[in-house]
Amino acid sequence: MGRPKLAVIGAGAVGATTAQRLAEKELGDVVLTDVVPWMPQGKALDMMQSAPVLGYDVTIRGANDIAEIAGSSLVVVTAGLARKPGMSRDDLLLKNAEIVGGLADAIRTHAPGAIVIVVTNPLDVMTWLVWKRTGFEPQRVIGMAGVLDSARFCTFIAMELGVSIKDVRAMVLGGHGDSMVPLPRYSTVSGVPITELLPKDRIDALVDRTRKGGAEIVQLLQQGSAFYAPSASVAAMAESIIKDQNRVLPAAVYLTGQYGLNDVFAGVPVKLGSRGVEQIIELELSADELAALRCSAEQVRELVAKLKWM
Ligand code: TXD
Repeated sequence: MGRPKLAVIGAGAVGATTAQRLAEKELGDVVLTDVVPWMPQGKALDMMQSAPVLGYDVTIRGANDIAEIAGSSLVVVTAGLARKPGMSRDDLLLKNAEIVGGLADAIRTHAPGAIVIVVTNPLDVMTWLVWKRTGFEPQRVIGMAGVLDSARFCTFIAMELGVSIKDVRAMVLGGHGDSMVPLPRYSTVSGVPITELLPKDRIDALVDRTRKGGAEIVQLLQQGSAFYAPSASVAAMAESIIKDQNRVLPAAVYLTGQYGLNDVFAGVPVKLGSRGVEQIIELELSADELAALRCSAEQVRELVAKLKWM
């Protein structure tokens, strides 16, 4: 049987860091691919040379040929372009759809049994595209955004209250973008909802900072976007799947009527195990929260409509 094979497609900031985290957790042997000649090979060799120091006992291999993902049980898709000056969101959507659509075809061919975690933006739309083009059952195609958005909300809550991050849990639903839906009622410090601990105006400020969490990092970095927390989030999802942990984590999944949403990918809490999405959890939402979630999903649906020709 051997160890599971894990593929990370795209060896940029998020992809390379993800490969490193998967190896450090010893979740399986990692293959890291990218179209840039020799770059994934170089990064993989560098990571292999950290194994003697850190003590992980798995292999990391770099490749330019996508066929090298053959037989992977988990595939993480991080390949794509970031928005360049003069490029509209729609331009980016079409460009990344071209890249990710081609990769989905390759995944179907070379790793037909894989569970796929999609990371490339616009996240919810790219997750839909991978599902559509692979033809995989929806349980096996999962978008990463909710774990990251919730981690950002947790961080801001812990900073605001001066409490240990270990005691903070937060829940953020909806699409990955301005329309995401942080849920203060379901965000807690040792089980106590933050609505009991903070005044409304402070919660609103934390929610707003969470919504703009990605942009805040982009602004500070001046070049590129966040990758430490995104890769940590992917690694947590991957671990739950590979070790069949059944952790309950928010992720973008295909909905079939849950929350009144049908035939669309949206961020909701799910149980992640060895078959991928083991269960979709339907939280009791207030009318406002439900309206926000539906509005967020409708925005995803509109973008998907632009790709329907593909
Ligand atoms: O929460 C989330 N889902 C996100 C999403 C959090 C962080 C980053 N998010 C998105 O992930 C971001 O907007 C991008 O769409 C992806 C990857 O972000 P990253 O910061 O890693 O981008 P890089 O550093 O530009 O890396 C992208 C790599 C780069 O090395 C390209 O050469 C490669 O993708 N690329 C490809 N690799 C393989 N195959 C093909 N076809 C390909 N095309 C480009």
